[in-house]
Formats: sequence, C-alpha cells, structure tokens
Amino acid sequence: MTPGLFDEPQEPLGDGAVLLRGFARDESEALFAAAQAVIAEAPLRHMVTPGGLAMAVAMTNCGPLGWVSDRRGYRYQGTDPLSGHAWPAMPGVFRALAGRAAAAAGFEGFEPDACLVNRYVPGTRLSLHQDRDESDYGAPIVSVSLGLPAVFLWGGTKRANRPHRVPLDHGDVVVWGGPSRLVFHGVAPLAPGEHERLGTQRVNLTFRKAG
Ligand code: MD3
Ligand code: FE
Repeated sequence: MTPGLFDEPQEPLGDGAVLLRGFARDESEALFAAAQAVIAEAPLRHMVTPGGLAMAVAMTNCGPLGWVSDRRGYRYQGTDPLSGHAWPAMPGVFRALAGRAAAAAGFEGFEPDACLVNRYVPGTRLSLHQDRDESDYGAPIVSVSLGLPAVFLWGGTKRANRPHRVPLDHGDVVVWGGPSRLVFHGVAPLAPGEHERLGTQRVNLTFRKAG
C-alpha cells in the first residue's frame, strides 16, 4: 500500500518496529475507561523482582495470561496472585485496537493472550531489559501509550548499545516485531506534568502473545 497524504503517520523505528503516531487517540477515552475497569478488578501493584526489590512501575494484567514477578522469578500465569482468581477478561476495545495496530504494521491475525497494564507517575522509570518470557518471539508486541508523555529508550540487541530516545505521547502505538522483538528497551524517568484527561500519570498497555 502506498502511503498517502492523509494516512496515519508511520515512523519506522528499526527492523520490524513501527511507531503509529496518534493511532489510538480517538479511542483513548474508551481505552482508559476499560483500563480503569480492569484496575478495579485486579488492582495495580508493585511486583517484587527475584532480587527482592519492589518495581517502580505499578502493574496489573488482563486476558488469559498475566505477567508476574516475585522472588521465584518472572513468568506468565492465568491467575492474579493477589486474589487467586483469573485475571479480568481482555476488554473488547483492547483486543480490537491491538489487532488493528498489528495489521497496520504488517502483522495480520495478531491475537494477544496477555495485556500488561503499566502505570508511571513522575519520576518512575523502567530500566533497560529484554522481553523474553514469551513462548513465541515470532508474534509482535503492541504497546499503547496513554496520558503523560514519556521518553522510550530503544537499545540494540546488546545491553551495552547506547539507546536512542523516542518521545511517546498520548495515543501513540508502537508495534515491535521481527528482529526488533528482542532489543533492549526501557522508559526514562517520567517528567512531572499533568495530562488533561488522565492527570498525573502515564498508563501503558502492552499486548503480547505469551502462551
Ligand atoms: C521493544 N513496557 O512492560 S512498552 C514492558 O512503556 C515494557 O511500559 C514499556 O517494556 C512501557 O516490558 C514499553 C513497549 C515495548 C514492549 C515490548 C518490547 C517495547 C518493546 C519488546 C521488544 C522491543
Ligand atoms: Fe519490555
């Protein structure tokens, strides 16, 4: 497809990674409302790393599988360790948006089974890491940014590579697939600010095929 003047702006970030600026903007209210419903059922919490430190980012999940960290390690599981119950169902608006974004980036038929909800307040950062707890690295990852802007750190395939800084704003969507799937990445400390709809926070939705 030839991109035209009025198409969604697409910025290639790297091999297999595409930034879809504003892709979720029109649906951001519905997405945030659905995220709040998820959080009401499975509260945000600071998970503990295997090393015993509480993570700065507050997290919860929805969908069949949820990412968890504790003293025993990182993994995906079908139940919320706080309640012992299944994670909240993945909201329809989440699933639809993730599928459309993946297709726009060239990955047809993306059906995520896990959605991690990350919440940042000013000062919160996420240090450089790889996402390697999923069973199928062939599936892309779709991430949706809501609320306060952030600077995404886009590293290379080696931790030592100096990361590029990519500004992400409310409604931006990034699709990471192919060779970009295993790059090191993180989020710089969130700057102070107030978002007109979401207030003093950034909420990030990360859709994955985990199982
Ligand atoms: C690039 N979250 O939860 S999402 C994470 O903004 C995570 O909350 C960040 O990294 C956040 O693991 C970034 C974007 C993202 C997710 C997975 C990736 C970027 C990725 C996997 C490979 C490369
Ligand atoms: Fe990650």
